[in-house]
Amino acid sequence: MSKSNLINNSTKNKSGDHPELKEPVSLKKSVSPIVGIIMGSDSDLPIMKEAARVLNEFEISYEVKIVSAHRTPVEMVEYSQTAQSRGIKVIISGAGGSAHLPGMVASMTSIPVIGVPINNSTNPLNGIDSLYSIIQMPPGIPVATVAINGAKNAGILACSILSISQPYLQRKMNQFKEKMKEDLKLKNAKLEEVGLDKYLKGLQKAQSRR
Ligand code: AIR
Repeated sequence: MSKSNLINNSTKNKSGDHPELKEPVSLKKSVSPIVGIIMGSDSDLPIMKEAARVLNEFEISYEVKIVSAHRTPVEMVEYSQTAQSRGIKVIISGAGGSAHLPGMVASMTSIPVIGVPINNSTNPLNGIDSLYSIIQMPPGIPVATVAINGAKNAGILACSILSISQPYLQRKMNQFKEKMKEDLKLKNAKLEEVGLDKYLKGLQKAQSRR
């Protein structure tokens, strides 16, 4: 994947980075998306937005679309067949219930597809049906399946795939992992300092604020 393909209108700075990648890309202004976030219904958005959140954090341009394998199959075909020529490098696809979208999209493009099985209030089987539908692909048509409602990990995986050819993103990915380690160290230090009971109270307070 060449850098010029990845980022349109690129002007590199001295370190070889693409400065425009550093600008957070809002959904409306994203004229050259490189990640497609698609989902079967707007009812999947509350979960799928976590993928968008990660891409915002990594300053990667993306588009969000509702495309249903069952309700709008023609649009699904068109989306899959035009994604590559429009510059999309990774597709994150979420679906609930009988979740055919990620697999069908993967069957029509060679762009990597990350599948997110959705469990929302409309799914009486707690997302297990979606998980099985997405993960159990026939040999030859892989879908990189994350956990049920694992949209955040789907976003991180998309960044990781894109970072292969982007030193700037690779650095960001390393920083992201370092920060997780540091956060955990801080938690251990606090746990030792305040003790289990006080730590748990703080945890419950923080959780109730979410
Ligand atoms: N869905 C939509 N078209 C095909 C499928 N499998 C899924 C959506 C959503 C669920 O059906 O991804 O998770 C329920 O959709 P809705 O629109 O009724 O809320």
